[in-house]
Amino acid sequence: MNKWWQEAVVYQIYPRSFKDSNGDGFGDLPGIIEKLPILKDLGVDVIWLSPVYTSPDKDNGYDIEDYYNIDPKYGTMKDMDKLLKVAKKLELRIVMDLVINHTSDRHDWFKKSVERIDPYTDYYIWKDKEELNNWTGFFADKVWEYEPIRKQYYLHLFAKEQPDLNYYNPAVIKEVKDIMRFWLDKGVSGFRCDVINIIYKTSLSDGKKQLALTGIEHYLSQEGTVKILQEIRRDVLSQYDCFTVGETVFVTPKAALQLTDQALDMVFSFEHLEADQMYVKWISKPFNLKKFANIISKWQTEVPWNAIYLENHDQPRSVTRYGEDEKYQQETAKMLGMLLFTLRGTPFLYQGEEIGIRDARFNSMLDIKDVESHNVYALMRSMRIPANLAWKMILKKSRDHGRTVIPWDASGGFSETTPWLNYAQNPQELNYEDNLKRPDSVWKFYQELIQLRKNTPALIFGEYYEILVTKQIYAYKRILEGEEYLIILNFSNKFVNLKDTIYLNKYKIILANYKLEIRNFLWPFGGMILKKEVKK
Ligand code: ISL
Repeated sequence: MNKWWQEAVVYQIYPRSFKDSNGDGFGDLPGIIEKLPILKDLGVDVIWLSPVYTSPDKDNGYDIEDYYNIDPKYGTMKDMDKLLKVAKKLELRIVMDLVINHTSDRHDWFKKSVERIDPYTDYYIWKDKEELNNWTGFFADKVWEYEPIRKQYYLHLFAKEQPDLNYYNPAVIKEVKDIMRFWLDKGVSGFRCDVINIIYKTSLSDGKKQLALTGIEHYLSQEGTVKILQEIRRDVLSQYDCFTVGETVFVTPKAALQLTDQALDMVFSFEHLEADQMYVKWISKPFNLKKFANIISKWQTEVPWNAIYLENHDQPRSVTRYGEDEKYQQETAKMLGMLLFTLRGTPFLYQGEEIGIRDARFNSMLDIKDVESHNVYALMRSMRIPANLAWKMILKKSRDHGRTVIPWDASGGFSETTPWLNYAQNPQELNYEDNLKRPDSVWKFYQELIQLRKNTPALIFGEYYEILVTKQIYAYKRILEGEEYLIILNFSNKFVNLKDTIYLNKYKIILANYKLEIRNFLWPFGGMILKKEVKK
Protein backbone atom coordinates (compact mmCIF):
# COMPACT_ATOMS: atom_id res chain seq x y z
CA MET A 1 0.00 0.00 0.00
CA ASN A 2 1.27 3.46 -0.83
CA LYS A 3 2.26 5.67 2.07
CA TRP A 4 1.61 9.40 2.35
CA TRP A 5 5.31 10.12 2.64
CA GLN A 6 5.93 8.51 -0.72
CA GLU A 7 3.77 11.09 -2.43
CA ALA A 8 5.15 13.95 -0.35
CA VAL A 9 7.80 16.50 -1.21
CA VAL A 10 10.05 17.35 1.72
CA TYR A 11 11.67 20.76 2.16
CA GLN A 12 14.69 21.08 4.43
CA ILE A 13 15.03 24.25 6.46
CA TYR A 14 18.38 25.16 8.00
CA PRO A 15 16.82 27.53 10.56
CA ARG A 16 19.96 29.49 11.21
CA SER A 17 20.03 30.74 7.62
CA PHE A 18 16.35 30.87 6.70
CA LYS A 19 14.78 34.06 8.08
CA ASP A 20 15.72 36.24 11.06
CA SER A 21 12.72 37.88 12.73
CA ASN A 22 14.36 39.56 15.73
CA GLY A 23 17.43 41.18 14.23
CA ASP A 24 20.16 39.09 15.86
CA GLY A 25 21.62 37.87 12.59
CA PHE A 26 20.37 34.29 13.04
CA GLY A 27 17.27 32.81 11.50
CA ASP A 28 14.57 31.69 13.94
CA LEU A 29 11.23 29.93 14.37
CA PRO A 30 9.06 33.08 14.00
CA GLY A 31 10.93 33.71 10.74
CA ILE A 32 9.96 30.23 9.56
CA ILE A 33 6.33 30.76 10.60
CA GLU A 34 6.25 33.96 8.54
CA LYS A 35 7.38 32.12 5.41
CA LEU A 36 5.25 28.98 5.70
CA PRO A 37 2.56 30.20 3.26
CA ILE A 38 5.19 30.64 0.53
CA LEU A 39 6.38 27.09 1.05
CA LYS A 40 2.80 25.91 0.88
CA ASP A 41 2.42 27.74 -2.44
CA LEU A 42 5.55 26.09 -3.72
CA GLY A 43 3.80 22.79 -3.16
CA VAL A 44 5.86 21.08 -0.47
CA ASP A 45 4.16 18.86 2.11
CA VAL A 46 6.73 18.25 4.81
CA ILE A 47 9.31 20.49 6.43
CA TRP A 48 12.42 18.98 7.95
CA LEU A 49 13.96 21.32 10.47
CA SER A 50 17.69 21.05 11.05
CA PRO A 51 18.31 21.10 14.83
CA VAL A 52 16.70 23.88 16.84
CA TYR A 53 17.39 22.31 20.25
CA THR A 54 19.48 24.03 22.91
CA SER A 55 23.08 23.82 21.77
CA PRO A 56 26.44 25.48 22.39
CA ASP A 57 26.73 25.52 18.60
CA LYS A 58 30.11 23.93 18.05
CA ASP A 59 28.56 22.24 15.03
CA ASN A 60 25.62 24.59 14.37
CA GLY A 61 23.17 22.69 16.54
CA TYR A 62 24.30 19.16 15.68
CA ASP A 63 25.73 19.15 19.21
CA ILE A 64 22.64 19.00 21.40
CA GLU A 65 22.64 20.13 25.01
CA ASP A 66 18.95 19.59 25.71
CA TYR A 67 16.65 17.54 23.49
CA TYR A 68 13.57 18.92 25.25
CA ASN A 69 14.17 22.63 24.72
CA ILE A 70 14.55 25.18 21.96
CA ASP A 71 17.74 27.21 21.69
CA PRO A 72 16.99 30.87 22.57
CA LYS A 73 18.58 31.87 19.27
CA TYR A 74 15.69 30.16 17.50
CA GLY A 75 12.94 31.17 19.91
CA THR A 76 11.00 29.33 22.60
CA MET A 77 8.94 26.17 22.98
CA LYS A 78 5.91 28.45 22.56
CA ASP A 79 7.21 29.42 19.12
CA MET A 80 7.68 25.74 18.33
CA ASP A 81 4.11 24.98 19.37
CA LYS A 82 2.92 27.87 17.23
CA LEU A 83 4.91 26.60 14.27
CA LEU A 84 3.27 23.19 14.63
CA LYS A 85 -0.15 24.80 14.86
CA VAL A 86 0.28 27.09 11.86
CA ALA A 87 1.80 24.26 9.84
CA LYS A 88 -1.13 22.00 10.66
CA LYS A 89 -3.58 24.65 9.49
CA LEU A 90 -1.73 24.84 6.19
CA GLU A 91 -1.60 21.03 6.02
CA LEU A 92 2.16 21.02 6.27
CA ARG A 93 3.94 18.46 8.42
CA ILE A 94 7.05 19.05 10.48
CA VAL A 95 9.90 16.57 10.81
CA MET A 96 12.65 17.04 13.41
CA ASP A 97 16.33 16.30 13.13
CA LEU A 98 17.27 13.56 15.56
CA VAL A 99 20.94 13.68 16.44
CA ILE A 100 21.59 10.70 18.67
CA ASN A 101 24.98 9.36 17.68
CA HIS A 102 26.41 11.99 20.00
CA THR A 103 25.35 14.81 22.28
CA SER A 104 27.06 18.04 23.19
CA ASP A 105 29.71 17.78 25.90
CA ARG A 106 27.52 20.29 27.73
CA HIS A 107 24.63 17.85 27.94
CA ASP A 108 23.72 16.97 31.50
CA TRP A 109 24.25 13.27 30.76
CA PHE A 110 27.83 13.94 29.80
CA LYS A 111 28.54 16.15 32.80
CA LYS A 112 27.23 13.38 35.07
CA SER A 113 29.06 10.71 33.14
CA VAL A 114 32.28 12.64 33.72
CA GLU A 115 31.56 12.53 37.46
CA ARG A 116 30.59 8.84 37.28
CA ILE A 117 27.14 9.63 38.59
CA ASP A 118 24.79 6.74 37.93
CA PRO A 119 22.91 5.92 35.81
CA TYR A 120 25.02 8.12 33.52
CA THR A 121 28.43 6.57 34.12
CA ASP A 122 28.23 4.43 30.98
CA TYR A 123 26.17 6.69 28.74
CA TYR A 124 29.30 7.43 26.69
CA ILE A 125 32.26 5.39 25.49
CA TRP A 126 35.05 5.72 28.03
CA LYS A 127 38.46 4.03 27.84
CA ASP A 128 41.77 4.04 29.61
CA LYS A 129 44.89 5.03 27.75
CA GLU A 130 46.04 1.44 27.14
CA GLU A 131 42.71 0.59 25.54
CA LEU A 132 42.65 3.33 22.91
CA ASN A 133 42.51 2.39 19.22
CA ASN A 134 43.83 4.08 16.07
CA TRP A 135 40.50 5.37 14.71
CA THR A 136 40.27 8.76 13.03
CA GLY A 137 37.15 10.91 12.86
CA PHE A 138 34.85 12.64 10.39
CA PHE A 139 36.19 16.09 11.11
CA ALA A 140 39.83 15.29 10.40
CA ASP A 141 40.49 14.99 14.07
CA LYS A 142 41.60 12.36 16.54
CA VAL A 143 38.69 10.57 18.15
CA TRP A 144 39.84 10.16 21.75
CA GLU A 145 39.78 13.07 24.14
CA TYR A 146 41.19 12.99 27.64
CA GLU A 147 38.82 14.07 30.39
CA PRO A 148 40.83 15.18 33.44
CA ILE A 149 38.10 14.74 36.07
CA ARG A 150 37.16 11.21 35.10
CA LYS A 151 40.78 10.54 34.13
CA GLN A 152 39.67 8.58 31.08
CA TYR A 153 39.30 9.16 27.35
CA TYR A 154 35.96 9.42 25.56
CA LEU A 155 35.20 8.60 21.94
CA HIS A 156 34.04 11.33 19.56
CA LEU A 157 33.70 10.56 15.84
CA PHE A 158 32.96 14.24 15.17
CA ALA A 159 34.22 17.33 17.03
CA LYS A 160 35.63 16.83 20.51
CA GLU A 161 32.61 18.67 21.88
CA GLN A 162 30.39 15.89 20.42
CA PRO A 163 30.96 12.77 22.55
CA ASP A 164 29.48 9.56 21.10
CA LEU A 165 26.73 7.83 23.06
CA ASN A 166 27.16 4.23 24.13
CA TYR A 167 24.56 2.07 22.38
CA TYR A 168 25.54 -0.99 24.37
CA ASN A 169 23.70 0.66 27.24
CA PRO A 170 19.92 0.01 27.12
CA ALA A 171 19.36 3.15 29.21
CA VAL A 172 20.62 5.23 26.28
CA ILE A 173 18.14 3.57 23.92
CA LYS A 174 15.37 4.26 26.41
CA GLU A 175 16.35 7.95 26.52
CA VAL A 176 16.16 8.09 22.73
CA LYS A 177 12.70 6.52 22.73
CA ASP A 178 11.53 9.06 25.33
CA ILE A 179 12.83 11.95 23.24
CA MET A 180 11.06 10.61 20.17
CA ARG A 181 7.77 10.15 22.01
CA PHE A 182 8.00 13.68 23.42
CA TRP A 183 8.23 15.20 19.94
CA LEU A 184 5.75 12.85 18.32
CA ASP A 185 3.23 13.66 21.07
CA LYS A 186 3.77 17.32 20.28
CA GLY A 187 2.67 16.62 16.74
CA VAL A 188 5.78 16.19 14.63
CA SER A 189 5.51 13.70 11.76
CA GLY A 190 8.84 11.98 11.99
CA PHE A 191 12.59 12.32 12.13
CA ARG A 192 15.62 12.76 9.95
CA CYS A 193 18.10 10.63 11.85
CA ASP A 194 21.61 12.07 11.80
CA VAL A 195 24.47 9.67 10.95
CA ILE A 196 22.22 6.87 12.10
CA ASN A 197 24.16 4.01 10.52
CA ILE A 198 27.18 4.54 12.74
CA ILE A 199 25.59 4.56 16.20
CA TYR A 200 26.60 1.03 17.15
CA LYS A 201 30.33 0.51 17.49
CA THR A 202 30.78 -3.24 17.33
CA SER A 203 34.34 -3.40 18.40
CA LEU A 204 36.83 -0.99 19.78
CA SER A 205 39.85 -2.60 18.20
CA ASP A 206 42.18 -0.97 15.71
CA GLY A 207 40.93 -0.17 12.25
CA LYS A 208 42.53 -0.76 8.90
CA LYS A 209 44.76 2.26 8.28
CA GLN A 210 43.44 4.45 5.47
CA LEU A 211 43.50 7.98 4.16
CA ALA A 212 40.40 8.92 6.13
CA LEU A 213 38.12 7.30 8.66
CA THR A 214 40.41 4.57 9.90
CA GLY A 215 38.21 2.21 11.92
CA ILE A 216 35.01 2.73 9.95
CA GLU A 217 34.64 -1.01 9.29
CA HIS A 218 33.91 -1.42 13.01
CA TYR A 219 30.87 0.81 13.07
CA LEU A 220 29.44 1.28 9.59
CA SER A 221 25.89 -0.13 9.10
CA GLN A 222 26.31 -2.85 11.73
CA GLU A 223 23.67 -5.43 12.57
CA GLY A 224 23.52 -3.93 16.06
CA THR A 225 22.33 -0.65 14.57
CA VAL A 226 19.61 -2.38 12.56
CA LYS A 227 18.40 -4.17 15.71
CA ILE A 228 18.21 -0.92 17.66
CA LEU A 229 16.28 0.78 14.85
CA GLN A 230 13.87 -2.14 14.64
CA GLU A 231 13.29 -1.94 18.37
CA ILE A 232 12.64 1.81 18.14
CA ARG A 233 10.21 1.26 15.31
CA ARG A 234 8.37 -1.48 17.17
CA ASP A 235 8.14 0.37 20.48
CA VAL A 236 7.66 3.95 19.32
CA LEU A 237 7.34 4.81 15.64
CA SER A 238 4.77 2.16 14.78
CA GLN A 239 2.38 3.85 17.20
CA TYR A 240 2.37 7.13 15.29
CA ASP A 241 1.56 8.35 11.81
CA CYS A 242 5.12 9.29 10.97
CA PHE A 243 8.19 8.41 8.93
CA THR A 244 11.95 8.32 9.37
CA VAL A 245 14.73 9.03 6.96
CA GLY A 246 18.21 8.00 7.97
CA GLU A 247 21.29 9.95 7.10
CA THR A 248 23.50 7.01 6.30
CA VAL A 249 27.10 7.73 5.44
CA PHE A 250 28.94 5.42 3.00
CA VAL A 251 25.84 3.27 2.74
CA THR A 252 25.55 0.58 0.06
CA PRO A 253 22.27 -0.54 -1.52
CA LYS A 254 22.55 -3.79 0.44
CA ALA A 255 22.97 -1.95 3.75
CA ALA A 256 20.14 0.41 2.79
CA LEU A 257 17.83 -2.58 2.37
CA GLN A 258 18.81 -3.87 5.81
CA LEU A 259 18.39 -0.46 7.43
CA THR A 260 14.90 -0.11 5.95
CA ASP A 261 13.79 -3.61 6.91
CA GLN A 262 11.27 -2.93 9.68
CA ALA A 263 13.57 -0.12 10.76
CA LEU A 264 13.87 3.23 8.92
CA ASP A 265 11.53 4.15 6.05
CA MET A 266 14.23 5.42 3.70
CA VAL A 267 17.83 6.58 3.73
CA PHE A 268 20.03 9.27 2.25
CA SER A 269 22.72 7.61 0.23
CA PHE A 270 25.92 9.56 -0.45
CA GLU A 271 27.22 7.64 -3.40
CA HIS A 272 26.03 9.99 -6.17
CA LEU A 273 27.96 12.78 -4.44
CA GLU A 274 31.16 10.93 -5.29
CA ALA A 275 30.87 11.78 -8.99
CA ASP A 276 33.14 14.78 -8.56
CA GLN A 277 35.54 13.58 -5.94
CA MET A 278 38.13 10.96 -5.18
CA TYR A 279 37.69 8.90 -2.03
CA VAL A 280 37.43 11.91 0.28
CA LYS A 281 35.37 14.89 -0.74
CA TRP A 282 38.30 17.29 -0.46
CA ILE A 283 40.08 15.76 -3.43
CA SER A 284 38.00 17.06 -6.30
CA LYS A 285 37.75 15.68 -9.79
CA PRO A 286 35.84 17.16 -12.70
CA PHE A 287 32.20 16.12 -12.51
CA ASN A 288 31.68 12.81 -14.25
CA LEU A 289 28.12 12.51 -15.56
CA LYS A 290 28.47 8.85 -16.50
CA LYS A 291 29.51 7.94 -12.98
CA PHE A 292 26.75 10.09 -11.50
CA ALA A 293 24.01 8.63 -13.70
CA ASN A 294 25.19 5.05 -13.26
CA ILE A 295 25.15 5.43 -9.50
CA ILE A 296 21.65 6.90 -9.60
CA SER A 297 20.48 4.07 -11.86
CA LYS A 298 21.97 1.49 -9.52
CA TRP A 299 20.11 2.94 -6.52
CA GLN A 300 16.89 3.43 -8.48
CA THR A 301 16.80 -0.21 -9.48
CA GLU A 302 18.24 -1.89 -6.38
CA VAL A 303 16.45 0.01 -3.62
CA PRO A 304 12.65 0.13 -4.00
CA TRP A 305 12.15 3.39 -2.11
CA ASN A 306 14.67 5.98 -1.09
CA ALA A 307 15.25 9.65 -0.36
CA ILE A 308 16.19 11.69 -3.43
CA TYR A 309 18.34 14.77 -2.96
CA LEU A 310 21.02 16.90 -4.54
CA GLU A 311 21.60 19.40 -1.75
CA ASN A 312 21.56 19.80 1.99
CA HIS A 313 23.33 21.88 4.63
CA ASP A 314 26.54 19.84 4.25
CA GLN A 315 26.95 20.15 0.50
CA PRO A 316 27.98 22.80 -1.99
CA ARG A 317 25.17 24.14 -4.15
CA SER A 318 24.18 21.95 -7.09
CA VAL A 319 24.10 24.69 -9.77
CA THR A 320 27.79 25.29 -9.13
CA ARG A 321 28.61 21.65 -8.71
CA TYR A 322 26.89 20.24 -11.77
CA GLY A 323 26.40 23.21 -14.04
CA GLU A 324 27.61 26.69 -14.86
CA ASP A 325 26.54 29.05 -12.17
CA GLU A 326 27.16 32.31 -13.99
CA LYS A 327 26.17 31.90 -17.59
CA TYR A 328 23.52 29.22 -17.02
CA GLN A 329 22.50 29.61 -13.38
CA GLN A 330 18.75 29.49 -14.02
CA GLU A 331 18.90 26.89 -16.76
CA THR A 332 21.04 24.55 -14.64
CA ALA A 333 18.79 24.98 -11.62
CA LYS A 334 15.72 24.12 -13.68
CA MET A 335 17.36 21.14 -15.34
CA LEU A 336 18.44 19.77 -11.96
CA GLY A 337 14.90 20.29 -10.66
CA MET A 338 13.68 18.02 -13.44
CA LEU A 339 16.01 15.33 -12.15
CA LEU A 340 15.03 15.79 -8.50
CA PHE A 341 11.29 15.54 -9.13
CA THR A 342 11.21 12.74 -11.67
CA LEU A 343 13.19 10.04 -9.90
CA ARG A 344 11.60 7.29 -7.87
CA GLY A 345 11.63 8.04 -4.15
CA THR A 346 10.74 10.92 -1.85
CA PRO A 347 12.30 14.18 -3.10
CA PHE A 348 14.06 16.39 -0.55
CA LEU A 349 14.44 19.99 -1.59
CA TYR A 350 16.92 22.15 0.32
CA GLN A 351 16.15 25.79 1.12
CA GLY A 352 17.29 28.08 -1.67
CA GLU A 353 17.58 25.29 -4.22
CA GLU A 354 14.16 26.39 -5.53
CA ILE A 355 15.58 29.76 -6.59
CA GLY A 356 18.90 28.36 -7.79
CA ILE A 357 21.24 29.72 -5.13
CA ARG A 358 24.84 29.09 -6.15
CA ASP A 359 28.07 28.67 -4.17
CA ALA A 360 29.40 31.76 -2.43
CA ARG A 361 32.61 33.44 -3.52
CA PHE A 362 34.41 33.21 -0.20
CA ASN A 363 37.74 35.03 -0.16
CA SER A 364 39.70 33.28 2.56
CA MET A 365 39.41 31.13 5.68
CA LEU A 366 38.30 34.28 7.49
CA ASP A 367 34.97 34.00 5.66
CA ILE A 368 34.47 30.38 6.73
CA LYS A 369 32.60 29.43 9.89
CA ASP A 370 32.23 25.66 9.61
CA VAL A 371 34.11 23.53 12.15
CA GLU A 372 34.74 20.78 9.58
CA SER A 373 36.36 23.20 7.11
CA HIS A 374 38.56 24.69 9.83
CA ASN A 375 39.70 21.31 11.11
CA VAL A 376 40.44 20.02 7.63
CA TYR A 377 42.33 23.19 6.74
CA ALA A 378 44.44 22.88 9.87
CA LEU A 379 45.15 19.23 9.11
CA MET A 380 46.16 20.02 5.53
CA ARG A 381 48.49 22.77 6.70
CA SER A 382 50.03 20.46 9.28
CA MET A 383 50.68 18.03 6.41
CA ARG A 384 52.52 20.90 4.70
CA ILE A 385 49.99 21.26 1.93
CA PRO A 386 50.59 24.83 0.67
CA ALA A 387 48.09 27.39 1.94
CA ASN A 388 46.76 28.27 -1.54
CA LEU A 389 46.13 24.64 -2.42
CA ALA A 390 44.49 23.90 0.94
CA TRP A 391 42.28 26.95 0.48
CA LYS A 392 41.31 25.84 -3.03
CA MET A 393 40.15 22.52 -1.65
CA ILE A 394 38.12 24.14 1.11
CA LEU A 395 36.60 26.68 -1.28
CA LYS A 396 35.34 23.89 -3.50
CA LYS A 397 33.64 21.76 -0.87
CA SER A 398 33.11 23.77 2.32
CA ARG A 399 29.78 23.06 3.96
CA ASP A 400 29.29 26.81 4.33
CA HIS A 401 28.21 27.00 0.66
CA GLY A 402 25.03 25.28 1.72
CA ARG A 403 24.58 27.57 4.69
CA THR A 404 24.57 31.07 3.21
CA VAL A 405 21.47 33.01 4.20
CA ILE A 406 18.34 33.24 2.04
CA PRO A 407 18.02 36.46 0.00
CA TRP A 408 14.34 37.30 0.47
CA ASP A 409 14.41 40.53 -1.53
CA ALA A 410 16.74 42.79 -3.49
CA SER A 411 18.01 44.45 -0.29
CA GLY A 412 18.75 41.05 1.27
CA GLY A 413 15.82 40.78 3.59
CA PHE A 414 17.19 37.95 5.73
CA SER A 415 17.90 40.14 8.74
CA GLU A 416 17.98 43.76 9.86
CA THR A 417 21.56 43.28 10.93
CA THR A 418 24.65 41.63 9.46
CA PRO A 419 23.80 37.94 9.01
CA TRP A 420 25.92 35.27 10.74
CA LEU A 421 27.07 34.16 7.27
CA ASN A 422 26.70 36.25 4.14
CA TYR A 423 24.47 35.82 1.10
CA ALA A 424 25.93 33.63 -1.65
CA GLN A 425 25.66 36.44 -4.17
CA ASN A 426 24.39 40.00 -4.35
CA PRO A 427 20.66 39.80 -3.49
CA GLN A 428 19.98 42.32 -6.25
CA GLU A 429 21.00 39.67 -8.75
CA LEU A 430 19.10 36.80 -7.16
CA ASN A 431 16.31 36.98 -4.61
CA TYR A 432 13.08 35.31 -3.60
CA GLU A 433 10.76 38.25 -4.23
CA ASP A 434 11.79 38.50 -7.85
CA ASN A 435 11.43 34.73 -8.21
CA LEU A 436 7.87 34.88 -6.90
CA LYS A 437 6.97 37.60 -9.40
CA ARG A 438 8.72 36.59 -12.57
CA PRO A 439 6.77 34.05 -14.68
CA ASP A 440 9.92 32.36 -16.01
CA SER A 441 11.70 32.12 -12.65
CA VAL A 442 13.33 29.02 -11.20
CA TRP A 443 10.82 29.12 -8.31
CA LYS A 444 7.84 29.05 -10.72
CA PHE A 445 9.43 26.17 -12.57
CA TYR A 446 9.90 24.20 -9.35
CA GLN A 447 6.29 24.91 -8.44
CA GLU A 448 5.23 23.55 -11.81
CA LEU A 449 7.47 20.51 -11.46
CA ILE A 450 6.03 19.68 -8.04
CA GLN A 451 2.49 19.97 -9.42
CA LEU A 452 3.38 17.78 -12.35
CA ARG A 453 4.82 15.14 -10.06
CA LYS A 454 1.81 15.22 -7.77
CA ASN A 455 -0.58 14.74 -10.68
CA THR A 456 1.47 11.99 -12.30
CA PRO A 457 1.58 8.66 -10.46
CA ALA A 458 4.07 7.34 -13.02
CA LEU A 459 6.61 9.95 -11.90
CA ILE A 460 6.16 8.91 -8.27
CA PHE A 461 5.70 5.15 -8.39
CA GLY A 462 6.70 4.23 -11.91
CA GLU A 463 9.54 1.82 -12.68
CA TYR A 464 12.82 3.47 -13.62
CA TYR A 465 14.78 2.58 -16.76
CA GLU A 466 18.07 4.14 -17.78
CA ILE A 467 17.90 4.96 -21.50
CA LEU A 468 21.05 6.83 -22.41
CA VAL A 469 24.10 8.12 -20.61
CA THR A 470 26.85 9.96 -22.42
CA LYS A 471 29.34 12.59 -21.33
CA GLN A 472 26.59 15.17 -21.82
CA ILE A 473 23.23 13.49 -21.74
CA TYR A 474 21.37 11.56 -19.08
CA ALA A 475 18.02 10.09 -20.14
CA TYR A 476 15.65 7.70 -18.38
CA LYS A 477 12.07 6.54 -18.44
CA ARG A 478 9.44 6.17 -15.76
CA ILE A 479 6.69 3.72 -16.56
CA LEU A 480 3.53 2.84 -14.66
CA GLU A 481 0.71 0.73 -16.02
CA GLY A 482 1.49 1.54 -19.63
CA GLU A 483 1.96 5.24 -18.98
CA GLU A 484 5.42 6.24 -20.04
CA TYR A 485 7.50 9.33 -19.35
CA LEU A 486 10.88 10.10 -20.82
CA ILE A 487 13.25 12.55 -19.15
CA ILE A 488 16.25 13.89 -21.08
CA LEU A 489 18.78 16.14 -19.41
CA ASN A 490 21.76 17.95 -20.89
CA PHE A 491 24.55 18.38 -18.35
CA SER A 492 26.76 20.37 -20.72
CA ASN A 493 27.05 23.90 -22.06
CA LYS A 494 26.77 22.61 -25.63
CA PHE A 495 23.79 22.16 -27.89
CA VAL A 496 23.01 18.50 -28.33
CA ASN A 497 21.29 16.90 -31.25
CA LEU A 498 19.33 13.84 -30.18
CA LYS A 499 18.37 12.76 -33.66
CA ASP A 500 20.66 9.75 -33.79
CA THR A 501 20.39 8.68 -30.17
CA ILE A 502 16.83 8.88 -28.92
CA TYR A 503 13.78 8.32 -31.08
CA LEU A 504 11.29 10.98 -30.05
CA ASN A 505 8.57 10.80 -32.64
CA LYS A 506 5.99 9.22 -30.40
CA TYR A 507 6.59 11.62 -27.53
CA LYS A 508 4.99 14.88 -26.57
CA ILE A 509 6.92 17.48 -24.57
CA ILE A 510 5.23 18.06 -21.21
CA LEU A 511 7.74 20.41 -19.66
CA ALA A 512 11.07 21.90 -20.73
CA ASN A 513 13.36 24.53 -19.29
CA TYR A 514 13.70 26.54 -22.50
CA LYS A 515 10.74 28.35 -23.95
CA LEU A 516 11.64 27.55 -27.50
CA GLU A 517 11.29 23.79 -27.57
CA ILE A 518 12.70 22.08 -30.58
CA ARG A 519 12.21 18.38 -30.94
CA ASN A 520 15.38 16.30 -31.16
CA PHE A 521 17.46 19.10 -29.80
CA LEU A 522 18.63 20.21 -26.38
CA TRP A 523 19.92 23.61 -25.37
CA PRO A 524 22.91 24.02 -23.00
CA PHE A 525 21.78 22.60 -19.67
CA GLY A 526 18.42 22.02 -21.26
CA GLY A 527 16.03 19.36 -20.11
CA MET A 528 12.71 17.92 -21.22
CA ILE A 529 10.04 15.76 -19.70
CA LEU A 530 8.11 13.95 -22.42
CA LYS A 531 5.15 11.65 -22.45
CA LYS A 532 4.58 8.80 -24.86
CA GLU A 533 1.45 9.29 -26.85
CA VAL A 534 -0.76 6.27 -26.97
CA LYS A 535 -3.00 5.85 -29.97
CA LYS A 536 -6.58 5.32 -28.92
O1 ISL B 1 29.63 16.78 5.45
C1 ISL B 1 30.10 15.69 5.35
C2 ISL B 1 30.60 15.20 4.11
O2 ISL B 1 30.23 15.96 3.07
C3 ISL B 1 30.15 14.72 6.40
O3 ISL B 1 31.39 14.53 6.90
C4 ISL B 1 29.12 14.98 7.46
O4 ISL B 1 29.69 15.40 8.61
C5 ISL B 1 28.38 13.72 7.63
O5 ISL B 1 27.64 13.59 6.46
C6 ISL B 1 27.46 13.71 8.81
O6 ISL B 1 26.59 14.80 8.78
C7 ISL B 1 25.70 14.99 9.83
O7 ISL B 1 26.28 14.82 11.10
C8 ISL B 1 27.27 15.76 11.48
C9 ISL B 1 26.86 17.21 11.23
O8 ISL B 1 27.97 18.04 11.34
C10 ISL B 1 26.24 17.38 9.86
O9 ISL B 1 25.82 18.69 9.67
C11 ISL B 1 25.13 16.39 9.75
O10 ISL B 1 24.39 16.53 8.57
C12 ISL B 1 27.51 15.54 12.94
O11 ISL B 1 26.32 15.60 13.65
